[in-house]
Amino acid sequence: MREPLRLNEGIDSWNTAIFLYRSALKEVGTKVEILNDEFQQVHQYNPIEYVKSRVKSPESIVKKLRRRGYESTIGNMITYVNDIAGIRIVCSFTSDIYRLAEMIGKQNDLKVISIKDYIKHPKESGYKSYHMLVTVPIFLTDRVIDTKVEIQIRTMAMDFWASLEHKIYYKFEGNAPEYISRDLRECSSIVSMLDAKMLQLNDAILEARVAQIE
Ligand code: 0O2
Repeated sequence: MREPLRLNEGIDSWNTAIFLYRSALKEVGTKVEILNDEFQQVHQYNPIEYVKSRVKSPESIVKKLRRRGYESTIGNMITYVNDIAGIRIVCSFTSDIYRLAEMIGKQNDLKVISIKDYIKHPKESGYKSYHMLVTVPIFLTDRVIDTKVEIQIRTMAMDFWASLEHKIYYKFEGNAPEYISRDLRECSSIVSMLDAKMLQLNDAILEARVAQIE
């Protein structure tokens, strides 16, 4: 079998690139759905609350390239923007995040390129999430192309925080007043406390159920 090509080899049109990113999102989305269904069947429990996916808008791609000092070319976008295809998995509990990440990492046809654990190492802003950059092979009629997808896995509380912070970031164009940034960092600590408490409660409920059965 021929070695898969990387997406930056021989892709020179916007439409082809976007088609590949969309296809990669479908592939990864289906894998995640199957993992969730299997988990439900085996453990009678769904680790995933909801999944969202998107292809980054052309404006955001151009902005990201400009921020990093690159010209807006198809080649640069494919090489330097890792989150053009993005899928976000939202779970109830932090333990689900690591369980899912492990299950995704074991999928033979996915290559894990990098992992950023912003839960163990939150960003300065207070941002928490688990990021996996993977490639998935897309089988075309005459070639196979490894295509990048960024998978973000986080709890509902982390997602709530991130979407509010994202709005504030855009509203102030990255220069929010210090008191807002401070409050956001404080809220991020509250998110961690809430996640820990919810996990404890869930464990207590599970233990009580087991005790009832015995
Ligand atoms: P948008 O508008 O959400 O698309 P890399 O090239 O991968 O090494 P990058 O892209 O900075 O560098 O990677 P990282 O850290 O994995 O961030 C990718 C995405 O994670 C961001 O995309 C955001 O969606 C999210 N993210 C990262 N940091 C923060 C943060 O502090 N707050 C919030 N709300 N989201 C964050 P974009 O393109 O920056 O933004």
